[in-house]
Amino acid sequence: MTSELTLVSHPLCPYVQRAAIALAEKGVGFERTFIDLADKPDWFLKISPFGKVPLLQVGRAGSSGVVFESAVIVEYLEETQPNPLHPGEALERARHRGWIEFASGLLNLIAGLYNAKTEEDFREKQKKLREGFVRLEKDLEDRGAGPFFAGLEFSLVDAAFGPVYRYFDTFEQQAGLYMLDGLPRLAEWRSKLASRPSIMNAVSENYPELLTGFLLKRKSYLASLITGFAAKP
Ligand SMILES: N[C@@H](CCC(=O)N[C@@H](CS)C(=O)NCC(=O)O)C(=O)O
Repeated sequence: MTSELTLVSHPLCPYVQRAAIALAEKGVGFERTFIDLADKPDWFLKISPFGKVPLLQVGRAGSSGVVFESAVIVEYLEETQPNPLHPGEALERARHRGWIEFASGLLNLIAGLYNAKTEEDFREKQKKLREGFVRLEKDLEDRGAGPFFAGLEFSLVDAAFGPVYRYFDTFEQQAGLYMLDGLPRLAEWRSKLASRPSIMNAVSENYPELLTGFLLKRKSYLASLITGFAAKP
């Protein structure tokens, strides 16, 4: 390790992206090692308690080791690195953590959506996702929030939602699946995040193609929408 911090990554993992975004926003130098989750290397299995990415390898004099779980990685970065991304006030910080947890729930529903084999299951996941986004829109509206979740300052909530919204770019472009329409606050926030360098650079340029290939391999209901959409003139 030449850098003090190495983020063990997979090119499509939304949880990895959270950590990469937080590191970039803090202006902290780090290295990235990509692994194949379908063929996990031995060195990774030795250091990862659950065989999951992200992992943050810390090689600091007097304090070295491995941090796992994205939420814990970003909290560790908050404690050890400059440029805080959490609010200073405890109650506000707790509220932010609540919405980050909510973003994780949305990621689970997204995985349920792209793995659903039947249309019925797919529609159920789609309904739950939509309900989640409608709830989020209400929160943004009630607080008059913008352009970021907490106003002018970028926070860890933004880092958690950037990877959530990124899925919908591909769902819209490749499957004609528009699930976030009619939510104006959310649309503004989503577009602000899409142009944020830390969020753009958290994935490679060929991410949309990689994600599309990944989705097609699931042979799920969503995959059928992608092939159907591609076949349309
Ligand atoms: N709760 C974990 C979730 C991490 C996770 O699910 N990572 C996936 C990739 S996105 C993984 O490594 N899966 C490999 C496996 O389960 O074998 C976090 O926030 O870090």
